[in-house]
Amino acid sequence: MVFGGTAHERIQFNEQTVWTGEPHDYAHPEAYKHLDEIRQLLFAGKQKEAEDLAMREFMSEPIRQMAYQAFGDLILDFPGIDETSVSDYRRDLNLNAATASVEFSFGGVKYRREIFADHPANLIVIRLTADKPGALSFQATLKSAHEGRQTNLLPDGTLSMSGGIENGAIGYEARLAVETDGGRLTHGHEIMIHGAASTTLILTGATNFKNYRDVTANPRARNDATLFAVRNRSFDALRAEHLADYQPLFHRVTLDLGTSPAASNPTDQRIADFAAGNDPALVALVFQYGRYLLISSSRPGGQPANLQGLWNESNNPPWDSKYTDNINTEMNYWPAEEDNLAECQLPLFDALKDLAQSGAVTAKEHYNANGWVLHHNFDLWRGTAPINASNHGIWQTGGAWLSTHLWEHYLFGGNRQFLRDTAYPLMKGAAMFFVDTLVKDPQSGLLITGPSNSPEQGGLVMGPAMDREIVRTLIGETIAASRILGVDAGLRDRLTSLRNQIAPGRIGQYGQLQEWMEDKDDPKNQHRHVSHLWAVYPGSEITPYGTPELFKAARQSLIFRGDAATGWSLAWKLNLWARFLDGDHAYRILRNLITPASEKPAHAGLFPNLFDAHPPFQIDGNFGAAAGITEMLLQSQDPYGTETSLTPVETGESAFLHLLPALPSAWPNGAVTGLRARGGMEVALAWAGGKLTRTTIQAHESNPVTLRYAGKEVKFQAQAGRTYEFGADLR
Ligand code: FUC
Repeated sequence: MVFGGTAHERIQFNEQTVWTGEPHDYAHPEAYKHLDEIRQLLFAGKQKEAEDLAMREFMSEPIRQMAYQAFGDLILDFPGIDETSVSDYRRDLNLNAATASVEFSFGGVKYRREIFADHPANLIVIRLTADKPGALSFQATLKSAHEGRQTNLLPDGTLSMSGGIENGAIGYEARLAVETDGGRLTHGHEIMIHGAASTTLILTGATNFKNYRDVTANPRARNDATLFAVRNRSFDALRAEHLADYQPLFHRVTLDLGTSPAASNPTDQRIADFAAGNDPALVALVFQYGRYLLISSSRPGGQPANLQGLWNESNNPPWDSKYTDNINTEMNYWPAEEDNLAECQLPLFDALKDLAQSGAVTAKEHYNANGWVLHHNFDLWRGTAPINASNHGIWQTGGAWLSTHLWEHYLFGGNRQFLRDTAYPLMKGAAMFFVDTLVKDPQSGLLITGPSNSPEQGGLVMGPAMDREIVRTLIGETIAASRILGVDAGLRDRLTSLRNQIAPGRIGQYGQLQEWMEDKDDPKNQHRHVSHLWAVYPGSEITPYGTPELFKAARQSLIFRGDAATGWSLAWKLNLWARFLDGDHAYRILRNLITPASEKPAHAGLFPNLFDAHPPFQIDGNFGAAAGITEMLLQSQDPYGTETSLTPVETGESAFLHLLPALPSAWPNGAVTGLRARGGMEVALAWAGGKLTRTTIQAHESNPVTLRYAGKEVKFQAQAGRTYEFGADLR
């Protein structure tokens, strides 16, 4: 994070594995001995007693998980610059080049800094220039975010800052190398540059983390190798490498919603003016910013993006900046497939492989069950047991929900090897847990989950709607995967019969979709979580034409919840209104989202750098917004789908493209390219005067395709490798 000071610059840096704690299994041994009693208390209406018993006997050990930590700061001090006399100041983040820059004039000299993170080289690169020879003088220091560190100048001239996390086993080293065109002087704890024309700083960092069970790597050796690999490489070469890595990902999708004079204003002003003025380009910017953040925080081989992506500057961050998976972690990955950044999901899938191991221990100890389970949070050490408090920590479907991402990755990309080797074993393990743990609801005789909760309200219950929707979806997808792979035929029958007995969605007294088994929703409840609407988005078993009654009820529930919310909750509502095919309502939510963060006590809105608020900020809202903008323009779930069985669209054997399903009147003209759709299609759209004018479909798979636009449907058979063009009215 580049703070952009003139006489004093702070560049705060992180590494994904700087966390408190150490390898640890969090399961509560033999908690399962109390499982039946907790369930019976809940069935008997004794919620408080059930929660108390669960709090004593059923919770994670320890009860909290560990926290993501800041790493340190690179501090640059410019003693010759008087910040009160600086002019022509400009700071920007260029999304096209993933490069931040700061420039200003002082004393007749123009100063400029360019900063980017070179992913292939594992470096942060900072280039400082002055437009008069010899005008650049400054001091560079590394400041740790932790106690007990050492800063030393190494014999090779690099600055090393090493230490360990106070509460845990992570050891780290950050390293700064300097190349300067002009005078240089070094001390033991900082590097001084005198009278240079330009300087390049190279910053890298590493920890001893190898995997969630092993912290025996040597950070110093890792940094030596990183720096050795770039020795003698120029700034221009590093910059070229960075662009060659970033731009092919970023350029896959373009979005043009029109422009206006407002687009040349500073970003903070554009946010403030958004509700009043006409600035459709700001929506496109928010969309691309989400993609930029995902590319920048979740690459193959690394950790998944956490609550703050990796942009956390605190050692005591809100909710520990860990992985909250009762909405937040999933939302981080909502844009990945449709916005053409599928490989950015791979770190999540690597984490799922770990979680299936630690979650198998939790499944055994807490439920005496096979398969694996993840409750509502995980951390670097892959904790899967219920944390914090029994009234919301016991929620069984984190692993099940995340496993649906594996299936979606297959649906979009059609990679059978991935389905066989990675997705199916994890999905099957997540499903097997429910084979052993679903219980009969005494009232209806139908199958439900429990103990669990509807995140994060209503306390500990049996069979919340969200759980039933997720489990039904997961089991359906597991059945489909086993059929496509031609394996586990016997299990498939068993899963099918189980799936058919899961309690279906229920419509309550206010015409709402019930959040719980009982008809106890409060129409005045405006809670940020809209968990029971999972089946509309991100799930798809409630659809306009397949389940019209449930669709109407779900819409009624969303109306009751209202249009105001916290950052990520607004993003969820945005996606939901797009799925309800109401572009103007979706746009209203977007207007609530694109508003200055400081004016929102509800912790919504955007900061001047576009980070989505949720004090201080939570990255899920940024990702959810990008996904929601996409859902307004293109949807590819089957709008005829139902709860009962999966259609060919839902098993990837056919594609259904709903074009401009929720186009708001605010965007009469526009164009988008590079969006991905389930069934292996890549889609470009153009529209004018609110009407679709051109559709281009690049088929990556041979599938029957249905195009739907403005109530009309056109069908054709796509051949992999071919491109199909349609004009106005899909002609
Ligand atoms: C869930 C949400 C909170 C917050 C936290 C990280 O618990 O209910 O609002 O986003 O995750």
